[in-house]
Formats: sequence, structure tokens, C-alpha cells
Amino acid sequence: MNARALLTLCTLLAVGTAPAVSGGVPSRDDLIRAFVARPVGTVPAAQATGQVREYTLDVRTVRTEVSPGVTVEQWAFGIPGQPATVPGPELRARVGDLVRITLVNTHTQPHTLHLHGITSLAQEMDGVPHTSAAILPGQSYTYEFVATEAGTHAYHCHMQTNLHLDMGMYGALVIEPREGQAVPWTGEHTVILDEWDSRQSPDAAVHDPHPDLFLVNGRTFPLIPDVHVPEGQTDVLRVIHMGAAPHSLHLHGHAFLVIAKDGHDLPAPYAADTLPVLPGERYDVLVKGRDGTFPLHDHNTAQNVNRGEYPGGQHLMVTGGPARRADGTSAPVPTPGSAGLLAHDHAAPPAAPAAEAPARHDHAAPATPEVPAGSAVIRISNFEYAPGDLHVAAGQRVTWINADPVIHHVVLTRDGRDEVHELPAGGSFTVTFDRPGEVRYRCQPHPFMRGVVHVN
Ligand SMILES: [Cu+2]
Repeated sequence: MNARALLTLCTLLAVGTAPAVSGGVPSRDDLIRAFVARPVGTVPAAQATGQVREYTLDVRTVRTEVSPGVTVEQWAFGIPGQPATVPGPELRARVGDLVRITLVNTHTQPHTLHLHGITSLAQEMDGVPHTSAAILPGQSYTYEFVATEAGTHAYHCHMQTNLHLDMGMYGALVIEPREGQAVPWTGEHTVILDEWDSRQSPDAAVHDPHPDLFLVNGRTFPLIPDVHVPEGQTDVLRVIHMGAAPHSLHLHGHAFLVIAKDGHDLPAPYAADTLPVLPGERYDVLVKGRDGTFPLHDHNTAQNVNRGEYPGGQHLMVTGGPARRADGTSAPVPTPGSAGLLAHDHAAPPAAPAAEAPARHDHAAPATPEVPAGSAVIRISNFEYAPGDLHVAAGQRVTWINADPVIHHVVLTRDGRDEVHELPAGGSFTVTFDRPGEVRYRCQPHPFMRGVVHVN
């Protein structure tokens, strides 16, 4: 590479753009020379060439249903006058802008704002309490930096980070290229990964989380909205990991192109369908829209659960055009998306202390299920409850009989509490319904099996 090409490469690297050296990928030596020659350090505000982008964030305690029937306390960033959410509002600026983010601490705890991935900032803007400042309740602080690199970044609180990040104090920070600079995508989608321990409390003496919920953009399946990439269009997914566990994002039916890591364009983008993502990492991934609806999910399947129940966790649907059939015809087939798949009963109230004695039931011998006199019967056959809708009078007994050759675990939800009844092949159990109301039930390992007992 000649001196002029090297200078171009340095310039491109300095603004975070792929070294678009004509004639192919720059060599290893070229990349090392460019790295060594690249200027680093604080870029003074006076060097901004674009707009002044000003944002204000405050902090609020909110309660959010992050998973069906699971509502948790969160510490959320918000723009004053708008709802505070986890993730916080996505902040955007362009290369050349002077970005000013004022943190107004409206909360009961000290907080900071760390601008994750921004290298042009001064140390005092780094949001680390022992090298910058802690923003105490009632105080405000304006973090500022000159945006020099286009890319996918994040912001998060850096006070007692293991707890405050786990309470939801994060959001996306996207630096767009300069106005008029072409990008190879049409639409953009932000995909922020996180985990949550539904039992965690910010009042605990120590924060020792054991996550049982696995989130994308603050929700678990099936509450995660679909990502729509229209057929024939190429979009970018900005993947950001603000949790603490490794994830392995796999997209069915597609190969995607990884074009940037941690806000730095890759000189040699690579195709893949599975992307390992570690805490703090960001990846920009191009996805071409196609026919049909396909899952994007963590292939660490232990994290495709909501408190142990599959399907759940980090699993969302990428929708494209209408699905075409395997025989090549274009006859439409259903593309349900997340909303139409499974799932839990959103109307179920949150878990509450038991108000009534546990259900009376007994397990019969597997071979000859017993049905007490006068008991209504719900029979399980070929993974279906019959009848699925049963009306009984208060005080009546209901017997579930398993005619399948496999075990089922029937979960009755009464007074916001789940009762799990193990039901071996050929077995039965009987429950007495004393109080009028509607009792929903489902099978734990087979969540598409669902029914309702109406107690009149
Ligand atoms: Cu904080």
C-alpha cells in the first residue's frame, strides 16, 4: 500500500468506517500501521463540525411486566415528560456532532452515565464514579463528547454497576455516519440482550443474581415484538449486550453478514447464522428480507425459557414476505409471528400469597385411573384436553385422566398461584373447586395444551 492509500486508511479508521481500500481487503500490516498512526485521546468540543445534540435523561423506579405474568421493579432512564423504560430511550447523533447528555438524578440512589464505546471523550465524561463523578439524588451533570466514529454503542449507569445495570439502567447510543454518506442497509433494528433474576431485590445486602428470565429489548418471548425485514430489502440489526451471560444468537432460514463489532466496521465482513455475543459487545449484522417468518433466538437453549418453562426467553420472530410453500407455489400459509404462537395467559394476576388451602387431589395408580363418583372428567389424549372448556358448579370435583403414553404436568392457575400436578401416563388426579371463578390450566412441558374450568 502506498503512502496515500495508508493515509486514506488512517482517515477511514479514525471515523470508524471500513477501510474501503480498492482492490480488496487491507493486509494485516496495513491495519497495524493504521492503528499505530491513528490519533487517540480527548477530542475538544471546539472541534465539533456538526450540530449540538442535546438530550436530558432522568431516572425513575417503574414496574414492568417483562415476561407473561412476571412484573418486576426496574430503575429506568427516561426523557422527562415521557415514560421511563428498559431499555432507556435510544440516543442518536451524527459523526461531527457535539453530543450533550444531561443526567438529572430524580431517583433515590446515586447514578452515573457511562458512554460505552465512545473513545473521543474526556476522562471526566466517562461516568465512572471513582474517576469521574457520582451524580447524587437531586444533582444533574452534563456529559459531552464529540462524535467521531459511526457505530453502535450504548450508555449505562456505572454506579455499583453489577446492581444498577441489572436494574435496567441502559440504552442504545447510535452514532450515524455524516449526512449524505451511503449505508448498505434500508431499515435499522436495535436488539439489546439482557438477563433478569425475577427474585432480585435492590434492597438485598448483596446482589447475587441467578437469572431466570432472558430478555431482548426488555422483554422475554412471547412479549418481544417481531423484527420485520421486508422481502427484497436489506436491513441492519444493531445487537447490543447489556447483560452478564454469554449468548449465541441464531437466525433460522437466513445467513446474515456481520459488518461491525463494537462500533468498528470490519475490514472483512463475514457471513454466519450464529453469533456469539458476550457482555458489553455490539455487532452490526446485515439481514436480507425473504419470504416467511423465522425465529431469531439464543441457541443456548437453557436461555429459551421463562423461569424454566419453554418456550420463552431470548426468542423473537424475523418476518419477511408471505411464506411460500416448499413445492414452489405461492399459496399463502399462516405466518403467526410471536403474537400467534403459544402462549401464556396475559390476564393472569401476578403471584400472590396463597389465600386458600392447597387443592385436594390424589394420584391414582397409572393402570386404572379412578374417577370419584360425581366427578367431571377432562381426558388428555394425543396432547389435547377434552373438553378444553368445562363448566362445573362450585364444590364439584374434576378429574384429569392421562390417556397419553407420556407424562404431563398440568399447571392450574388459581388466585394468581400455580399448582403443578404431575400426571404420569395412565394416571389421574382430582381437584375440588370450591370457589366460583375461572381457572385456567396448561401443560408445563407442552404449553400449547391449554384449557379453562369455569366454576359457577
Ligand atoms: Cu445507577
